[in-house]
Amino acid sequence: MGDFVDIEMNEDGTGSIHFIHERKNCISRKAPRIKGAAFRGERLEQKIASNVDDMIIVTSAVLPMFNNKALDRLIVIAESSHINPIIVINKIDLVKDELDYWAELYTQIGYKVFVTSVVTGQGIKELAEEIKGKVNVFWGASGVGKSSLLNKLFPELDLRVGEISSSSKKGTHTTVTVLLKKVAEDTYIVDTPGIREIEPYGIKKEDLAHYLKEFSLYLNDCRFNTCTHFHEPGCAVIDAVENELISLERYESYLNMLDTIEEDINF
Ligand SMILES: Nc1nc2c(ncn2[C@@H]2O[C@H](COP(=O)(O)OP(=O)(O)OP(=O)(O)O)[C@@H](O)[C@H]2O)c(=O)[nH]1
Ligand SMILES: [Mg+2]
Ligand SMILES: [Zn+2]
Repeated sequence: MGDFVDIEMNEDGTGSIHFIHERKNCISRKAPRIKGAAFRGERLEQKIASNVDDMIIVTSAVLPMFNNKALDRLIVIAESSHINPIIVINKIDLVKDELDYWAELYTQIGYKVFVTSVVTGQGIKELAEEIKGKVNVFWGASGVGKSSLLNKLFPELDLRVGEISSSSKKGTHTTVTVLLKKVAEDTYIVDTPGIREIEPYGIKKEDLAHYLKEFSLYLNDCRFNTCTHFHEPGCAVIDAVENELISLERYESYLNMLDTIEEDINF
């Protein structure tokens, strides 16, 4: 999805791809576990989209509940794929306190944060302005409102939107295939199915901290250059957390991801 290709046209009007241009970047993750697969341990790379400028990471204030750890995982995938992460906190009409704490935290780190509502139209104009002239992939959990936001931004898309399950408070996986559309001159959007399981692909333990923007200021000051910022003495990241220069929530997200990265990723 999203590859630039050269097409040769046949006389009957059909065409065939004869060249795929080099990819600028590519978002991938580990393929979901398949029940009963012969090689249970083996997790392949799944390519989601390539040649992308922005990853519009859509979260919702509630229904489903805002999940900062899932957001951080998506940010790490974007950063490690050299794609600009942009954060959207949607469904703000359903809460009172506007999730200021989180919006401020991520803004301070240096990310653009858009607080939106498809119902009241809050933040929609600003988001529309931001994505102009770029290739933008909308990504996030099921039910956060990716397709609804896209319909609000570009009504002609007329994408199907789903319900939120009243028992689980989760989305019901309404969008089932990745869809790339040109919405204006030089502006493209990609709607994607909600993700259930998010595991970054091909990130090494020693590289993980580089993808948490505010950590990178301290990485050169750790006593050991192999520091994983977990328990090592003389760790500048841990010092920064203790001095409240790095938020505890982001550090906990980091430890959580570190824990799930397998030791032996071979390339
Ligand atoms: N109150 C409120 N509801 C919203 C908002 N945005 C979306 N919704 C509702 O949330 C539900 C899910 O929206 P979708 O757009 O289908 O969510 P999605 O992220 O595309 O979900 P998947 O396609 O399953 O990944 C729908 O019932 C929408 O009407 C919002 O800003 N406010
Ligand atoms: Mg959808
Ligand atoms: Zn360290």
